[in-house]
Amino acid sequence: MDVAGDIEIKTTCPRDCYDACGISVVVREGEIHKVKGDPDHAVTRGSLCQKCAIAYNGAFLDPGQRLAFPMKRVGKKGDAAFQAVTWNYALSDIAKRLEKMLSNRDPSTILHTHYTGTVSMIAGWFPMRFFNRLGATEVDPDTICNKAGHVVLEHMFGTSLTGFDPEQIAHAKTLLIWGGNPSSTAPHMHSDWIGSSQAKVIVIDPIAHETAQAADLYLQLRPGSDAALAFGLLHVIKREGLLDRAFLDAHTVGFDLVEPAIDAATPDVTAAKTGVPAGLIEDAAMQFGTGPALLWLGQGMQRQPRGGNAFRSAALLSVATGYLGRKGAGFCYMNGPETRGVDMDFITGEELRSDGGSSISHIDLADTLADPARASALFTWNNNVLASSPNQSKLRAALSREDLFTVVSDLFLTDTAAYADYVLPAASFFEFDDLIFPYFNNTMSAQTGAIPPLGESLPNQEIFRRLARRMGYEEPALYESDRSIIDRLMSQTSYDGDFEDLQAAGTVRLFDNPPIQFESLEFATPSGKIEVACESLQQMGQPLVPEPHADEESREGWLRVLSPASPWLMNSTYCNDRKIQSRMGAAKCFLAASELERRGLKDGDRVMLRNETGAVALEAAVSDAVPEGVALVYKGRWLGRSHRDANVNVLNIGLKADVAESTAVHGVAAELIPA
Ligand SMILES: Nc1nc2c(c(=O)[nH]1)N[C@H]1C(S)=C(S)[C@@H](COP(=O)(O)OP(=O)(O)OC[C@H]3O[C@@H](n4cnc5c(=O)[nH]c(N)nc54)[C@H](O)[C@@H]3O)O[C@H]1N2
Ligand SMILES: Nc1nc2c(c(=O)[nH]1)N[C@H]1C(S)=C(S)[C@@H](COP(=O)(O)OP(=O)(O)OC[C@H]3O[C@@H](n4cnc5c(=O)[nH]c(N)nc54)[C@H](O)[C@@H]3O)O[C@H]1N2
Ligand code: SF4
Ligand SMILES: [Mo]
Repeated sequence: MDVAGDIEIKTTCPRDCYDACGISVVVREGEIHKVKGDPDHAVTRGSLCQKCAIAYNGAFLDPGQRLAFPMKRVGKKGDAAFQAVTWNYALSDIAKRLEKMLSNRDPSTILHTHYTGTVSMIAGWFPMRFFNRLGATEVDPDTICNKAGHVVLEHMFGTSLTGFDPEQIAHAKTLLIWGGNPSSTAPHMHSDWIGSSQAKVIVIDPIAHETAQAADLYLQLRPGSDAALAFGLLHVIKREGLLDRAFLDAHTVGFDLVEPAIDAATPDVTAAKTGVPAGLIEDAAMQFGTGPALLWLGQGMQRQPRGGNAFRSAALLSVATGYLGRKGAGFCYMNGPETRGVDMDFITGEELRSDGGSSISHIDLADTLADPARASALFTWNNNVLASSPNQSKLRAALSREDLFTVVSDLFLTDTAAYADYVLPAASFFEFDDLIFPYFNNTMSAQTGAIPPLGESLPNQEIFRRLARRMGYEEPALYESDRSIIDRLMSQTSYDGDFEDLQAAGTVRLFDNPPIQFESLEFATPSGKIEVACESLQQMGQPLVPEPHADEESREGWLRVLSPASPWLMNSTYCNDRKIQSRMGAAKCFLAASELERRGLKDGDRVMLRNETGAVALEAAVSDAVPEGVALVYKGRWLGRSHRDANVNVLNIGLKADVAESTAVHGVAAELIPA
């Protein structure tokens, strides 16, 4: 119950989530008493998701869980034996070690990884200025998530970061959600935005998740058969005379080159390749092809061996019917801050990169770190690589290298932090101001600090300002204040007010009318048109035009392991919250009943998924949502400290997608055996 003297502060959830919920923090006598949804928020209307409602009142406020002091390693790597030290001691020693390294090693042997810890603008991006100045190698964050999709859309349409505005749903006849799971990853979009729309909903996904179950049409395809399905849908659209020839002639290059494959992709041929009944292919194509339609391109869909080709093929649907550039039509992968005018190079300090800088793929992280010639130091911030990245056993071994100088900044003592020489405590989003540009809705939000940082923890930006000072760097951009950055970012948008106005509102819309994707029908590609036939992708080793590919079935008796987002975790964040742990129960492998029966197993049995790189012990759980041939194991479990402990990424051999060195984690296969 609220009492007199309570102060309510509006802020915004900075997790890597489509929703960017408005939050109301109740502060009582200088401490956070309760964290709840902000009822004034136009999109999320007063509720938080189940995971944040628990963890923001649990682990995030628990001084027993949070890191409060810088710590120096005193035991073996991985043992998590640390001793508290002062900031002065930690930063001086880190700077000394870096300077020594720089005297005889190339700065590119210093690696840094960062990603989804917080997606607020300053804490998410400002530390890049330090690493750019240092000349460190960036472990390209998107390669662990969504890079294949980004690169393909950029080449085809000129951008991957300006999608449909969600408010366009008012004008759409159809919403097609392809390889995304809003019921877990965008819970308010699932319940409110999709739930209240008039548009007919089609879902294409191997897993019958809650959004799929609530859809008007659900196409349960075999994993990795998306391109084939797209061609099948295009076949029906073409056969029924629904191609917009005038649009295709005026605004695309090379559509004629995909037509022979479209003609060949009859519903029967497509049904055989994808496992989707021919009648459903017909129905979905007619629904999508006969009016303005929105296409939600999920990030899960492109995490497959030919994820780039799958994305190119699916995106053709938005092109074929000619509605692109009109109300209620278009696709969305995500809406970057760029959509609202923000210059990302400013926040990351691109001008501080001496020679363009080097980067590697997350998929190569373990191999690179294992090699003393390529890796002398590792900084990890906003990232829990041991839980999230592939080649888990190799990565654990590489992190154990005594001569790999490792610094981890986090809120919690993660599995990765246990390997650090120094652990630097980060302040949580409750503890400082920042700006947030949600990546689905075209809004802008304030993150407002409600209490001072816990113990001696500091916001990421302040940690790296202080380290820059120790290094003796002189560039003013390394020291720019939070307020100056906020003001400059806000000035790039159309918003008239100042940060105080934004704080009072929480979240503001930036467009009077929701923008129409590609309204001008100008495309920032070499041809100025949509590049169905794409020479720049061809130069990267891709086919000139997308192909109706479907993956081969897994090896006899093996299962395709899908490891998408859990409804209880945010990547690996919250896995240390005790209430969430009890809600999740044991780590599970969800399977069709027939897959268990075939192996003489039953629900609740201890089982093992095993392949050429490792094995993970799980509890078998029967699920109607999972098709035959698939094992569903949610990502993000913390591993534990023993060398035998693992999560699902122990099975990830480091498969790359066809484009951009990006992850193909949903292409992993394994055999199921009793534990
Ligand atoms: N098998 C499998 N693996 C996957 C995926 C998959 O689908 N399947 N998905 C991949 C995807 S999409 C992604 S994006 C990655 C995500 O992987 P990560 O980016 O590693 O995500 P988290 O595991 O949540 O780690 C973020 C860490 O940042 C910390 N943190 C939070 N706020 C702050 C802060 O303000 N400062 C600092 N310094 N730290 C903070 C959190 O406590 C947490 O430990 O995982 C990938 N891994
Ligand atoms: N609760 C929660 N929310 C999150 C996250 C989280 O960890 N937990 N992570 C955040 C992050 S970093 C990201 S990138 C987004 C991801 O957001 P989404 O893309 O929605 O999430 P995923 O759950 O990774 O994958 C979506 C779907 O891809 C499907 N999929 C797998 N293989 C294939 C295939 O071959 N074809 C097709 N069509 N579909 C396939 C999976 O079955 C899954 O349902 O979510 C964000 N939101
Ligand atoms: S993780 Fe997403 S759904 Fe949950 S509170 Fe944050 S923004 Fe909202
Ligand atoms: Mo992601």
